[in-house]
Amino acid sequence: MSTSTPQDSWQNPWHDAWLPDAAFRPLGSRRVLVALGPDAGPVADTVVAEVRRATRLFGGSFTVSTPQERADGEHDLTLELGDAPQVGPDGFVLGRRDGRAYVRAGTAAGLLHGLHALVRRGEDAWGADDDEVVDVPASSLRMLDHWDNVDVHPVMGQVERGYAGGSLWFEAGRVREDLTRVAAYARLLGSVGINAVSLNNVNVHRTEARLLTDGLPDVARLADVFRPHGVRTYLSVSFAAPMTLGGLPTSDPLDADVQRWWAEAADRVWAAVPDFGGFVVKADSEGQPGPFAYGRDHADGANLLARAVAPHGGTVFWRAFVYNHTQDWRDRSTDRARAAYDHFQPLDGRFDDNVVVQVKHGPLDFQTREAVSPVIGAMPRTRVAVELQVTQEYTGHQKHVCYLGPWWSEILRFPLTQNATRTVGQIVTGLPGPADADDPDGPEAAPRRAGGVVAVSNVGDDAFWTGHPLAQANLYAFARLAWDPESDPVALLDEWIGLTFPGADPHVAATLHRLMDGSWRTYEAYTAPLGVGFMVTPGSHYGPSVDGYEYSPWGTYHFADRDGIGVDRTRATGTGYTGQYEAPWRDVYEDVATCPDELLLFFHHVPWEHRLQSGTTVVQHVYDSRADAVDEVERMVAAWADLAGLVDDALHARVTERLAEQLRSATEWRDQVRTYVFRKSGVPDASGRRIY
Ligand code: GCV
Repeated sequence: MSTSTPQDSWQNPWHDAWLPDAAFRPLGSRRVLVALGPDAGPVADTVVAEVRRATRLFGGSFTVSTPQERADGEHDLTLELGDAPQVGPDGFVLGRRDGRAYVRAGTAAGLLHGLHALVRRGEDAWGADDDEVVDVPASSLRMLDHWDNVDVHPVMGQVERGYAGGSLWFEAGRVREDLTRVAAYARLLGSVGINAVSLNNVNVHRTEARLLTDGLPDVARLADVFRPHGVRTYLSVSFAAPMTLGGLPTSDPLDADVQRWWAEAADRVWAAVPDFGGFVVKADSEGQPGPFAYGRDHADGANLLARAVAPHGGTVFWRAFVYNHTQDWRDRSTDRARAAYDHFQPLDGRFDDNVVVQVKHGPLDFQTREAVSPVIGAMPRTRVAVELQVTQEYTGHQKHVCYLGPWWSEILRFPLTQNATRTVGQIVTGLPGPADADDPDGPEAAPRRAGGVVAVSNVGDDAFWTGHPLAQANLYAFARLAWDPESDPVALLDEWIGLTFPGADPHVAATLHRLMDGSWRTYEAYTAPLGVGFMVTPGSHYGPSVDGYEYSPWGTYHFADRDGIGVDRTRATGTGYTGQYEAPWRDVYEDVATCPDELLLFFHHVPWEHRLQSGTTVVQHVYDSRADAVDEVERMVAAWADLAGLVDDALHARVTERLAEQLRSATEWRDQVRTYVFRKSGVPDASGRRIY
């Protein structure tokens, strides 16, 4: 039985995540040549620092030279910054020839990514000569949004929807003095290719707004910490800033003073942070100010900011999460799922080139299961980014094991545009797809539209970074999928396990895989059924409350009655939402016979005894799947208990505590949903299992 404390087994008071020293052993025991040009910059310094650290730890050696000197001496690995036009600004070439490994890149960021790719390969990188790998990220923008508040918000706390303690950089109204931990975070992000972070909550409160003015020196300090890892900083800004910060009487995007105010604000920001990325904006959404107040639309609003940042090469990420959150539940004609498309699709072609419309992956709000948002495929003349949610707002608050890689992979691989020819991943990254030949703007148009892959981060100042230690895998998988949306999420899980638990007993790796691989589907199976969503406790969004949002202004209903359940979003009899999709999805979803089971209640209101494609009835599916899922959580608890002594004690204890809560909560979900369905429908559970 291991008796180590975190402080004994980790180098720092926080967990090493996927960069424990042991993962660097294969590299650190070799002779490494780092061939850089003069003044290669801060990211190149990070490459050198990584090699220095690894070789010191494991007895290897390293030399730093210019490319001309590289032939001197015997080396096992050359990391070379040079001419590599085929890999673009972030990619690298990795190979092995004549018994030596090499990484080549055209930029320091590419070299850093190549170095970490080598680390991920472990000893395999040092085997027989191998075919050269050219690895270029699909997306040039791989971004994490942090919903961190500068001040502790009375309801949302320091991090909105944060389940891992406080903010890594804000504390009690200011940016922390000591940014050592931020540097460790930046190192983690750089190692998996994240290249952009937005520092503050999209709900911009008064103190956050000040980051644009007197907070700029602090923003610059943070940018200095992220820069050496190839990560640019962004800020969320309030559309009302010209009034709240500038004292102007209006924020009207067509007002000349407002335009001047934003231009000057941008000048100040770029003077403080010359490689600043740009702004993220939540406007006319859940109470945030926006252009509607002046009778303007979202293109007017976004272009206002875009023109202010354009001279600096900046980008505006304008969120499409716009809907009426003061709806009357009696109003059956308003469908929240329609809102983003109705607001944004008509604006296609009106956004400036440096605007990215950032679209949540589903039309509602990061539910455990939703249809893919049709907006992503409906704006061919606009740069579009997809927004995923790594923080587990609706997927168990980092108290439940819920590995989201498979969910994101399904989303990114979903073929969305006409005749299902272009996937979400291809649309947002600009990767070539089969639709290119038919593109109304010509086959070269796709890359111009690529906005990137964005997610809401799940980290905090918790010792394990993510509250639940196994939630680190979600951060890891997001980054790797942003790099390559075609990656296999199961392989990414194993990659994460191998790095985070290096040299562990094979039983440990097998158990972790077994616990996590199917965990999203298990979570789905004990929570809201068949895509209906939102049966969560209002406000917190944790735990069951089947009717919690049923009579609320938020527009999230399931319409269960004694006869059936689900939301009719068809063109024939419902809200018409299916009409927002291109073929074939507009017809696949319209027809109850072809609608996939897992989305049935998202698109249709059906009788309780409607038969699913799986052969069972809706009501019996609800009964069975909830009960089976809790049985699975019980098995997860037992499997984890078996690892005591085989993994770090502190980590084992934390996961044990979280699994106990997961079992309690899953049981509550099971019993409330099953009982609710029985009381509404009156249909008994054919399996005879207990209903309350
Ligand atoms: C930052 C949901 C969340 C909010 C979040 C919002 C958004 O409504 O519950 O906390 O606000 O999404 O994405 O803007």
